[in-house]
Amino acid sequence: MNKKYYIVLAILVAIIGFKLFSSSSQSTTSASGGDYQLSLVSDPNPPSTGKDLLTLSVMDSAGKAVDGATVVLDINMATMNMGSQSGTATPQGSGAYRLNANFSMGGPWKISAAVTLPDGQTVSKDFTVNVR
Ligand SMILES: [Cu+2]
Repeated sequence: MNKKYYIVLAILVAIIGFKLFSSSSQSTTSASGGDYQLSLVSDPNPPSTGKDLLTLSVMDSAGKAVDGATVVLDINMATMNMGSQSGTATPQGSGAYRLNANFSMGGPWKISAAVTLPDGQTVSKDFTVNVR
């Protein structure tokens, strides 16, 4: 084996290592959309292939639950178009909104949340979950 082969191999290992590292995202994601906090939890947690229940929580900057919002989730695979699943999450009280998702295969899925707050303001955030 020559030197060139080892260099190519080292680069490949580095790329694979980086991809593995970068895809290990947490299943519970928090993000701030302006003054509001949107967080997403799946049941089961971590999410698994098949039917999962997604709960999006909406809180204001003071950490107070926001009820009366309209939460639309758009779900698709992050790495390929599997057809997007879109629906309005059902309010549960305490700032929680629920929607069923069907993760038809394992891998990274993108969940885009579009929230219309009671005052008409909109907040949106994309989450990536790693389905097993
Ligand atoms: Cu797929």
